[in-house]
Amino acid sequence: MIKLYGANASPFVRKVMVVLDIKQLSYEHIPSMPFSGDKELARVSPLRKVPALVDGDLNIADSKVICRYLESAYPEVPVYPADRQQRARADWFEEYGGTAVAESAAGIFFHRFMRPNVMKQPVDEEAVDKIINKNLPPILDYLESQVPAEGFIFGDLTVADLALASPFVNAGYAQYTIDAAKWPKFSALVERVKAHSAMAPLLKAEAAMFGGSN
Ligand SMILES: N[C@@H](CCC(=O)N[C@@H](CS)C(=O)NCC(=O)O)C(=O)O
Repeated sequence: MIKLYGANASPFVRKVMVVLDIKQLSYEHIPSMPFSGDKELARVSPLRKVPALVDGDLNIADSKVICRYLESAYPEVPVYPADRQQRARADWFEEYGGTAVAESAAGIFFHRFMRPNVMKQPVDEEAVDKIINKNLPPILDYLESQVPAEGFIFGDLTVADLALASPFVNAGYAQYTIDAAKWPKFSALVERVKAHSAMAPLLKAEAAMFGGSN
């Protein structure tokens, strides 16, 4: 059986969990906390980041690598668009979601939740303010120009929607909400991703950990 290593609330782990669910693949979730010196995690993930995945003899890490592997090994229910150009655009959104978007949106969660609770460091509200007021607005302006008013980016839910929306789930746990008056299309897309049948049960389980704040 597939083994997925990772902490529940990681935006990258959540993305892989949704993909596994959409593809109807059963798996064993092995809770692994980054930043904790977890030796088992270091064994399956040399960068000590989550997620990592084991499927038979295969051991890989990184959500992008994992999602690509799952798509090629289990193609029956696709999670990337088939058209070559759309696929390239989805790859770009996945890359952007895992870099600029995650650094800013999930960064709010890192500063407000992980630092005080896991790393026992004080919250750096100056850093949070910079993310919210300087870094995020141009990112949201760009995303607003890219996403549809209805449905998902490529019709059905793909990894592109997940990669862009998942970091904002974490931002929500850290009291950040996208201003729907300024960014109506993107904020609505995030809500649709959160309501998707493969995502909603995960968020319900997470809500128990975060006091139902999302
Ligand atoms: N590019 C990686 C990023 C994974 C990542 O940064 N995960 C975070 C948790 S959300 C982590 O494990 N951080 C631990 C660290 O940086 O040491 C992916 O897509 O899986």
